[in-house]
Amino acid sequence: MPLDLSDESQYDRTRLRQWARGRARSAGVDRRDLLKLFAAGAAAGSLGLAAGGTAAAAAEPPGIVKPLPPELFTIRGTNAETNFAALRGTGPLTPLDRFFVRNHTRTPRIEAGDWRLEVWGDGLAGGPATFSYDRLRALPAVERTLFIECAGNGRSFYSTQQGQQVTGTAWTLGAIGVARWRGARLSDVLRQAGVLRGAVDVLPRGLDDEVVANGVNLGRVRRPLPVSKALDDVLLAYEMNGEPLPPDHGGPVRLVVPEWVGISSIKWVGDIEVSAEPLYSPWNTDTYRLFGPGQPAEGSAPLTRQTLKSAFELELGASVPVHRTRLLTGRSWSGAAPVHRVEVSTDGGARWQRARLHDAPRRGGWVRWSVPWTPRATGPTALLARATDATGRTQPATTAHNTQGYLFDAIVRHPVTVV
Ligand SMILES: Nc1nc2c(c(=O)[nH]1)N[C@H]1C(S)=C(S)[C@@H](COP(=O)(O)O)O[C@H]1N2
Ligand SMILES: [Mo]
Repeated sequence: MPLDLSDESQYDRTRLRQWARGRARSAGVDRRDLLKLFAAGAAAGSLGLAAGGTAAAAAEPPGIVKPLPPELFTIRGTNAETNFAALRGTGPLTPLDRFFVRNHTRTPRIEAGDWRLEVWGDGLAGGPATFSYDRLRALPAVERTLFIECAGNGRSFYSTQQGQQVTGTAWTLGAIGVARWRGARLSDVLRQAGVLRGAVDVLPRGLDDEVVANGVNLGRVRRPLPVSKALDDVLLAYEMNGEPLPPDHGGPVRLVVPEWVGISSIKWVGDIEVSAEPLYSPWNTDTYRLFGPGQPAEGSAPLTRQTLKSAFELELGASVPVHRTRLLTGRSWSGAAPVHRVEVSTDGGARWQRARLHDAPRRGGWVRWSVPWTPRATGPTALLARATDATGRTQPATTAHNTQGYLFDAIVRHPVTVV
């Protein structure tokens, strides 16, 4: 039976076997360095990498170009988390001034006129192909509304809600944004470049600085994608919500990989290797897999699809007045299928009521919802929201622990105080 590398579990089992035998190239980083890094990270209790490079001191500017007013963002190292409360009253798209930023180093400034994409590798029929900004824009344009969400979104709840230790940026739920992306199909670019039937992986790489973690230079941010996904629905986006792609979000051109973990959507893409053999990078070996109890020593399959989550458009720990009716609002999303049901509990999970959905359920997007609430007693309580997607999956009460705190999907207990 021919291997179908679009099947996510089969893709991974193959990769893991090849990795274990040392057969797959490690795409630029010496494999011994990776093992060293992994050992150092395990010993220190932190990989550093997921935390956004060498931990930036709180006072250091995060290297992000756009303004980061505290009412819109919480700064976490080199990253900026969207405050969910700041989405209240906004439409289905995250406004650009409040879309989260996740940078391994810092935002580079690249003019569209200077930008080039080089497509190269032994998975092409001929030599390298170069795409200027104009050549890319001359290809048929497609538009899609899609979320980009960090694999570590919700990570802090492993500790605050489940009492477990995890490494990496302590996001609450704001490492997600939904935008209308316009761009060329990656499949059109790969076909023009002469992709061969025997190609298995593509490796897009960013033009931002090299990442140094625990003294090891990991090189520039890059993560292999199976060619089947690359040829399916991936965009090379140059517009976001009708604007030229802003610098912080990968301008002039980034990948947008629908429904997959945010690290797949490489920003400031400068070259794409097309390979006839499997590729590895630190971003699909030591990070962006599940490590921990119940997982193989080398970790789970590299993460692909995002999971299921819900968030209230309200500060964590908000004070709300008693006996006053208010509309609780929020959003739910899933990487697997459209979310078509959301239930809310205002009494810590004893009783649940159906929320009203304000958007038609869509793949790769989110639904806004609301529920009226009149608090009857003062004191601390918890608001809970749980989504169900079209695969029939409902958010669980707890998420199985993994050491790097990825893919948190449990129902979040949102603390509020009735006053
Ligand atoms: N070149 C490059 N691409 C990157 C990153 C990066 O640091 N450098 N971060 C990745 C991660 S981990 C995420 S979650 C998304 C975040 O996209 P955003 O900053 O536009 O929200 O970009 C991905 N693409
Ligand atoms: Mo991420």
